[in-house]
Amino acid sequence: MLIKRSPNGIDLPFSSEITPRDVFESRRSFIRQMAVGSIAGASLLEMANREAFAQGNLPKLAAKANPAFVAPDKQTAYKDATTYNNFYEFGTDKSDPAQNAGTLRTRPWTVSIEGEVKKPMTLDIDALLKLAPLEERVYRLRCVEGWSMVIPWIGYSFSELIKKVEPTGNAKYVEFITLDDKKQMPGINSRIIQWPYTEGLRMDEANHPLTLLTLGMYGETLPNQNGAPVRMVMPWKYGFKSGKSIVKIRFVKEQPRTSWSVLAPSEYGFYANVNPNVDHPRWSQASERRIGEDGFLARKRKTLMFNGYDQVAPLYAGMDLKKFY
Ligand SMILES: Nc1nc2c(c(=O)[nH]1)N[C@H]1C(S)=C(S)[C@@H](COP(=O)(O)O)O[C@H]1N2
Ligand SMILES: [Mo]
Repeated sequence: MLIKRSPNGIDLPFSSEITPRDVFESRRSFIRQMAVGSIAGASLLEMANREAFAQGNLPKLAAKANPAFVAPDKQTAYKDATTYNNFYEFGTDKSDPAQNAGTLRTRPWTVSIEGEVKKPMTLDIDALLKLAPLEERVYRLRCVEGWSMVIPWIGYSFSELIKKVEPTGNAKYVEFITLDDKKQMPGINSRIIQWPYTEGLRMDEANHPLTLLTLGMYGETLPNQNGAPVRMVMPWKYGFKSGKSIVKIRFVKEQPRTSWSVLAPSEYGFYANVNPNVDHPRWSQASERRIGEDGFLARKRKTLMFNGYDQVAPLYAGMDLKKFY
């Protein structure tokens, strides 16, 4: 991967210009496979369909689709969504998380919820799975690097958890903290960003019905590389806001110091709303390429304000989104 040097001397692997060599190569081997397969008798179309609708071999999670939150876009193939990842705790190449995240132990797993709440609690993963009815929601995910996917997540609105812990009047923000364990996460040995990976939301963002406490995808529990056993997903924000493998949720008074905004404040803001009108200092955010679409290296689609989730606009009424990027 091409790594650019930032002004503060820290290597920033984020770039829209990188060639996703690993994905390209996996495609090439797939095409090779298809050629071999077609000789063996299966039609190309049959094989392509098998590839597109394949799932993993993880425990199934029953969830009812919530039609209010189902993007009409074509879903990204499971294979792409699980082999082209950002999860720096397991390495900075897109293929690293799929290769290295096998060392993550996702059971037993507890999430402690603390800070400005009347009822602090520690919930294990089974308690989280039962906290509210599981829904399937198909969300677009737009990475700040300039690519996007469409993923059928499973979870429930984070507001369900907020209700249970009863925040005090002092709770203005929520902080999401990822596991920080060198033994399970080899990438933590490199000083890329501030560990533990920390993200945060303003309280009204956290309470927005779109904000999804996520426990599964594609009908199954989350693969490790996608943030098992529990992660956040806010589809109107750049992907880096959605912390993976969360062990702690803190309700706090002050705006949290989030990992990316601490590393490169001029490049990654606290809000990080998808916004085609505010470019990253090193590249445009006006368009994106949808992983799995033809013209793989081309940026083909126009990026939509709030990633097309206009219902969040009232949260930012009166805010200058060029300043609060
Ligand atoms: N803990 C942690 N969470 C993380 C990241 C990370 O490196 N570490 N990467 C983020 C980025 S940049 C993106 S685009 C999404 C990618 O999610 P996906 O791999 O499930 O598509 O996860 C986000 N959550
Ligand atoms: Mo990202």
